[in-house]
Amino acid sequence: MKYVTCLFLVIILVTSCKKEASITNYEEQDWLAGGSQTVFETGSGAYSQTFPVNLSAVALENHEIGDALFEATFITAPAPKNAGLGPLYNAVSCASCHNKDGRGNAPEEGGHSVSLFLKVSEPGVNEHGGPLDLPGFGVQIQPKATFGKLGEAEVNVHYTYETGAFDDGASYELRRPTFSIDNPYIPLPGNYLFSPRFSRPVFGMGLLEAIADATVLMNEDEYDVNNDGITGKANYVWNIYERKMTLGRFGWKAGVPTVLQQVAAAFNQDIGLTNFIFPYENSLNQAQYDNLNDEFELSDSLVYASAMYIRTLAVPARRNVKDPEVIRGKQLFNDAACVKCHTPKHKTKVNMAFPALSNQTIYPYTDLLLHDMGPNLSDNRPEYLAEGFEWRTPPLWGIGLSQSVNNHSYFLHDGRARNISEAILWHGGEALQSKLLYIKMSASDRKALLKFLNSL
Ligand code: HEC
Ligand code: HEC
Ligand SMILES: [Ca+2]
Ligand SMILES: [Ca+2]
Ligand SMILES: [Ca+2]
Repeated sequence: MKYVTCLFLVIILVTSCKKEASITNYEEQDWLAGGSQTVFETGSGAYSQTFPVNLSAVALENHEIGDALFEATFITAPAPKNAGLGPLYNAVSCASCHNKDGRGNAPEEGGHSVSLFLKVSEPGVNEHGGPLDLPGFGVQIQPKATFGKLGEAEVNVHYTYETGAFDDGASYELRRPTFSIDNPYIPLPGNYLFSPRFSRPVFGMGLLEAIADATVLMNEDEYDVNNDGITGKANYVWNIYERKMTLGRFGWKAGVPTVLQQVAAAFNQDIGLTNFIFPYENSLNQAQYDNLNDEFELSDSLVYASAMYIRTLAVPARRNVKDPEVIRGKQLFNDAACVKCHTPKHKTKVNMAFPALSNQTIYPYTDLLLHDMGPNLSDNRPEYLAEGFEWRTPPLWGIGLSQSVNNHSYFLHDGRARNISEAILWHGGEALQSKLLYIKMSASDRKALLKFLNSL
């Protein structure tokens, strides 16, 4: 471990000395995607590595506690350990949806998958401008329930298939999902909105959280003042811990402000554990509520440990960066304006209290902002300032390791894309121009672009 760290520092020193003078754009060191928190594992553990440098003993210990908790299977109370599951839940562990800290499985035709859930709401907004709970169903459909209670409903998907063609004549096929909420335990209210959400990798979140608000807002261009067809809009969401509206960064619509809130919400909504951020069972006001005014099912220290775990999962390094085809693909990624939303490079703010996250140059390929992605991707369900057709640019770092970690390459907010190419072909709205440029590319250019994306 010590040796690896030293070797790593030497590599950094050597590359930075050599390149300092010639850095003109983001290209020079972008293989170190997570700055000094980059790791070189390329197998199934690529998303599961701990920060390699600068973690204090306390942080490391919390990381390990959080790691165990991420894998733990929760069970019905009372139990000596890992109790508090449900009464309503989606899954029994974090890892059931974030397989090896990555994605879960997308649902197949006619079926469902634990790692995709529906957020639900009633039209209108709550006192913070966020979605309104759907009476009888809350904020999310939990299909599962503990013994003696009814799950809320089943969520199933059907796909229709459509074909299209690249300009060179090669054809492609896309699958368009339609979700249905089947067998609800009570009739669904007449007017409801829902948004399908597929799980995502959870590494690198601490670094994304460490980008200063001002840095994110620099890329904002809500009214497209520079007239390039790309806006970029920040979401502002209710920060429960700070009790004020703050910048949203996490989730498919940037509806969550911090790692801490994301983790606490996952415990509460996805697994059914009360905690200091979400003190009530997700079944409050419903028939499934257990009417127990018990203590928090997850202690404060375990919530913090989980957040520390997520914050300190390292980022995998890029591969094949010197391959000429990859270098050509990177140019095509620029030329097709992908970089306007998938912003390659960011710098995290200086943070004396947490040196492991401080002042890092990272390559997440996201601006963390919302963009109009057109009607085909719209869920027609607003989340704070995000309209139905607006989505947060997802980070692309590590995307080429999807196959090694999760044995699939299903992407987008509902997992409809079966590979990277299909993900691009679904781009619309502000990203329509990028998609059209992709369709215009020759087969060899498309191959180079995909090879670049697979090197991330
Ligand atoms: C039932 C499946 C499921 C379970 C269980 C689950 N997650 Fe998630 N997770 C998701 C989905 C779906 C999203 C995207 C949510 C959204 O768009 O709001 C997500 C998002 C996240 C994110 C933000 C990712 C990003 O790119 O912004 C983090 C971090 C995370 N989950 C951590 C956890 C932790 C920690 C646990 C366990 C306490 C957990 N999750 C349990 C499905 C799940
Ligand atoms: C206008 C902003 C914008 C532009 C331009 C853009 N993207 Fe995206 N990209 C997004 C958003 C937003 C999503 C998420 C959409 C969704 O899930 O519904 C996304 C999703 C993706 C995904 C899937 C990621 C995942 O984890 O599921 C890939 C791959 C991708 N984009 C590649 C590209 C490439 C390649 C280009 C250029 C040809 C491009 N994008 C141009 C905003 C953009
Ligand atoms: Ca519970
Ligand atoms: Ca619910
Ligand atoms: Ca613009």
